[in-house]
Amino acid sequence: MSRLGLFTLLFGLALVAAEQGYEGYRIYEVTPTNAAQGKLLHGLSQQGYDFLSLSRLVGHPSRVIVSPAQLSSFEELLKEQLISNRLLNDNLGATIAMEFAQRQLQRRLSPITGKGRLSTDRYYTHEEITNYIDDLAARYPERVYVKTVGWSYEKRIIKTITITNGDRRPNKKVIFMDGTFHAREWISPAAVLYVIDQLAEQFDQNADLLKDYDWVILPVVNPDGYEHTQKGTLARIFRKTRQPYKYLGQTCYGADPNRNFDFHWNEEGASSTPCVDTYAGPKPFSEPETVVVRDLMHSLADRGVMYLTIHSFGNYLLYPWGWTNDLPETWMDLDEVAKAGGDAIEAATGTVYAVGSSTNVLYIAAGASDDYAFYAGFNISITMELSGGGITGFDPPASKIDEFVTETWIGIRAMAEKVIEKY
Ligand code: 0X9
Ligand code: ZN
Repeated sequence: MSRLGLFTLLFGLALVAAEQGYEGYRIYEVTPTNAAQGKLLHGLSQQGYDFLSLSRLVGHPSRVIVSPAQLSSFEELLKEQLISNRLLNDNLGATIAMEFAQRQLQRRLSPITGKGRLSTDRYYTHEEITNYIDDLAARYPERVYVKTVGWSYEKRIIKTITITNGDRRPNKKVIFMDGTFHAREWISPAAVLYVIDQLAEQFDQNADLLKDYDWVILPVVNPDGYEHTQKGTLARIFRKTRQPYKYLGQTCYGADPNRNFDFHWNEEGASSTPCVDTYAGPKPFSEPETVVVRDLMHSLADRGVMYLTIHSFGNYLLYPWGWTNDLPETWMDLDEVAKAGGDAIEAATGTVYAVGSSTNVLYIAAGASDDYAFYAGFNISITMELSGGGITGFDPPASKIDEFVTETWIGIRAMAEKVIEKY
């Protein structure tokens, strides 16, 4: 490793390990103007810099958080390498504190719930989401059932909700959808809840999607991480699970669940350093949460036609492979389904989703759930990166939730229709 590499790594560790809030942290937008700069930025993401968004495409801006300790070496690097940049926020701590205060106020106006329909007025906790799906199963026992599929590292319950049309036909084809792999991507569970609402509460309008298919939905893959981001203001942009790992005498928390799957595990675009955001874990499936998803995938693989995993942000519809530049043999089927989603959204709202293989459109990253599902037998496997908002991209204001989740549903519905027509 070069001296610069070592410096950036050590400063990077200070960033992710401290978790003492984001006072004085900055957000920069950086735009590579040639491939070498793109590569350099990608290198930083492996060395402890927290990229809020990262594009491998020349001319496409990425957002990165820079801690006070990283600042001088980062600015030097920008100058030396002539990287085009823009300071977006000069005190992330203050912005997060403001957003937190707004949420607290909202929560007082709209108290803890979990019974009846959930509005799109605010974000919900893991407990509220679990209560909500339990309540749905109680209200629609003919069509909806909830199953406990495992426990997180901190022993939070993980449940799936299965939505059917109630005809009790066994072995129907399956669409398997999940959300909240990454703790900070709050719009993900919000969008998944909206899909559940459409299929269960708005059944009459969506019965066509349930005629030959059951939908198995896991709203919160990573409840520990998700809850952690909701506690106070110190960890709003935490990404990983919460299992502790020791590194150089300190403790860093979590592995990136989307680098932890045993398919070309840790080969590309993942880190072996526990304090880095894309830590692949000490071994494949080291995290109980990814074991849950793996076991579900295998149990559903015979009937599973589409796997859909909801992330944010950047407006992408990504399909395998994410571990190599190569495309799978059936890439045209994947492309057709993903494009159906992107086209429907663009026609309805004007929002443009970039469609393509993960590696070609975004960046190379092995050990993710989409590649694993495809390898496990799902014909179609898609990662959907929703719209972003707020200064970090992970914080769309509550007033935007409704717009984003309805737009997402338009895309998901169109993809499901295409899948139903094709398979
Ligand atoms: O990096 C990820 O895990 C996903 N992006 S995110 O900003 N939500 O973290 C993209 C994963 C795409 N799939 C593969 N690389 N296989
Ligand atoms: Zn994500």
